[in-house]
Amino acid sequence: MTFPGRDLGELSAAVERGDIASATVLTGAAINDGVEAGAILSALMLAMDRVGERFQHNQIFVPEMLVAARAMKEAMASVEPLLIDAGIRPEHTAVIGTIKGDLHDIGKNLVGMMWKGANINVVDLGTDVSPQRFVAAVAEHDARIVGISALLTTTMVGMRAAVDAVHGAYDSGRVSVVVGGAPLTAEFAAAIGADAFAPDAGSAVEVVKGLLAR
Ligand code: B1M
Repeated sequence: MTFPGRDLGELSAAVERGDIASATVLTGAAINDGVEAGAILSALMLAMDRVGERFQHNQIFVPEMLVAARAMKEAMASVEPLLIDAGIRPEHTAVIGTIKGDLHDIGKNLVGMMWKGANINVVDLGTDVSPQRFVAAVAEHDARIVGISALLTTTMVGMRAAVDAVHGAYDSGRVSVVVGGAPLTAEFAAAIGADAFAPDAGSAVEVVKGLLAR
């Protein structure tokens, strides 16, 4: 990806390898060179696309993904004000949380970070989230995606109530529910009426892009 005076490939590569210092310096340099904020954002998103793909193919693991997401976050901090000035905002919002009774949040946080990397506005509801809280958050943030995570076999059964509550409150053509977490399967997700299942944070990006394109 080359722009006058600057090769944004270097920036993508720095984010991809989780090199926070280089990612920050290269972002600052691109801004100083007058590269458009949208082009910088594209370079950052490209890096996270690659990270997601490599994670899905077991070429990298959770620690590498976490540092890449951190580099993306640091670089985004300088780009965000420019994006706002240029009127470039994420088009869609997702709310995400871990289901009621469940306090595990590492996987959920990773999914949220990857969604942010795909330029989705992510509202994190935290852990131990009730079905009613998911429903209320959709209205509060005008969300199109509800992401629900569960790590316990005892709490995953409670996901059905959350899916039912969201589908009962909103047209499923407008609001889609994505579920994930180590004990889940695609069959379980389909049985509880979820719109989609993602086995990992990389595929969660692809899944959401597909739902938003509907
Ligand atoms: Co807990 N724990 N834990 N635990 N814990 C497990 C899950 C367990 C498998 C350990 C074991 O026994 N071998 C077991 C569950 C057994 C079962 O249900 N069959 C277990 C248990 C029993 C418990 C307690 C009940 C223990 C106790 O107190 N007796 C207790 C429950 C507390 C509660 O939630 N109410 C408990 C507590 C804890 C800690 C607080 C100590 C800590 C959580 C810290 C935290 O999250 N902030 C903890 C941890 C760390 C684990 C293990 C070791 C690691 C989980 C993790 O973070 N994995 C776990 C054992 C293990 O997995 N090896 C275990 C890394 C993470 C990146 O993976 O979350 O799977 P994961 O996320 C993946 C995918 O699943 C997917 O993408 C992520 C990235 O690829 N994904 C989604 C996740 N959410 C998604 C959402 C999506 C899409 C994809 O769309 C919305």
